[in-house]
Amino acid sequence: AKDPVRVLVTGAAGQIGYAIVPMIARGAMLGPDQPVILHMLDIEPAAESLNGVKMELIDAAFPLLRGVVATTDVQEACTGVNIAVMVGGFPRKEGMERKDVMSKNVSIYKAQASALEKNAAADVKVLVVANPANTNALILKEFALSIPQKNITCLTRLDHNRTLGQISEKLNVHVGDVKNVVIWGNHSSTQYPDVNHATVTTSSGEKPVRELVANGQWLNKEFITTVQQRGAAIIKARKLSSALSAASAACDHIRDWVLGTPKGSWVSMGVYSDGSYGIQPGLVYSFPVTCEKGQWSIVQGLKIDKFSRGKLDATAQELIEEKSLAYSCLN
Ligand code: NAX
Repeated sequence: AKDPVRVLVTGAAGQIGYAIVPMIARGAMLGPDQPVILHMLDIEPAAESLNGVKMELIDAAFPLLRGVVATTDVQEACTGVNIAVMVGGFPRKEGMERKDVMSKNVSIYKAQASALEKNAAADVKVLVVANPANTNALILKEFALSIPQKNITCLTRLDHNRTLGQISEKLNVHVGDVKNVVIWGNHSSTQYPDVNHATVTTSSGEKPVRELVANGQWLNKEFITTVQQRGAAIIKARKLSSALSAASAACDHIRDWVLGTPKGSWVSMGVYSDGSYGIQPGLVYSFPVTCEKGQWSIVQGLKIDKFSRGKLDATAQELIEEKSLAYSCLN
């Protein structure tokens, strides 16, 4: 039998936390034969609610769940964790300046970086979900220098999955038959959902999405804004932001990272740039990646046309600005 894996979820008393902990405990993240111990962190005002989530996890009697740590102590929460899903953060409230929100999150991610560095397993894999996700991940990396930079990532899989969903709806094909879309850049409205390399498996083989969607104009305009604005559309409809889809995407991200991507297909992950596709090193940027044996690598050699080039650079520019804003909040 396998030893249990310790999975940290920060912000575990929140919306995404409530959706993701049962998924993890059912094996959706690490597989149906992998026992887990959940570490749940939240802040003092949410302590009672966090304890309620722990009670429900016990009541659900998940066979794979070998223990639950529910705490407001960040050091305790990080102790021995193999996977860290960072969902906790400071949300933007009405009337707040961007700089004020950034400043709050920079201090949270700086402190949590140190706690992870000190207490987590040496090979901990980190996924930052909380916004601004790319920049929070960058701060975490900067303040956890002993954690390999390849182990620190951010979530753009939700945007990737939304893209698959839009193509599947448009073409009336199974979502599982659509693959190799790419989310480039920031998890924000400047992200670029790219379908130039995407295909659909049909009864007569794999067909490019560009061939199947007769209306190229739709792909270059409405489709892109629909994906970019999907988060806002969910808030408008639900009066709450995406939670089940975000939780599911976070499970997909970790599962593919740990267990590997299927042959011939890639996924999108926010990772530390190595200069691929002309994106300057020093940014956490979403790229197409394949994963094998617990390591991701950026898919190389995709052709970037002029339209795409502009979009890749615009979202990089936004990340450069976020980075300098974040650095101006330090000390
Ligand atoms: P909630 O406000 O429901 O939950 C956040 C939880 O974090 C709260 O329980 C809060 O008490 C806790 N928290 C705050 N500061 C903390 C700290 N220092 N340590 C530990 N816990 C702390 O938000 P929810 O809807 O769950 O969203 C969580 C985050 O995910 C937000 O930042 C949100 O913007 C971000 N999202 C990111 C997505 C992505 O694709 N990358 C998509 C979904 C989501 O919008």
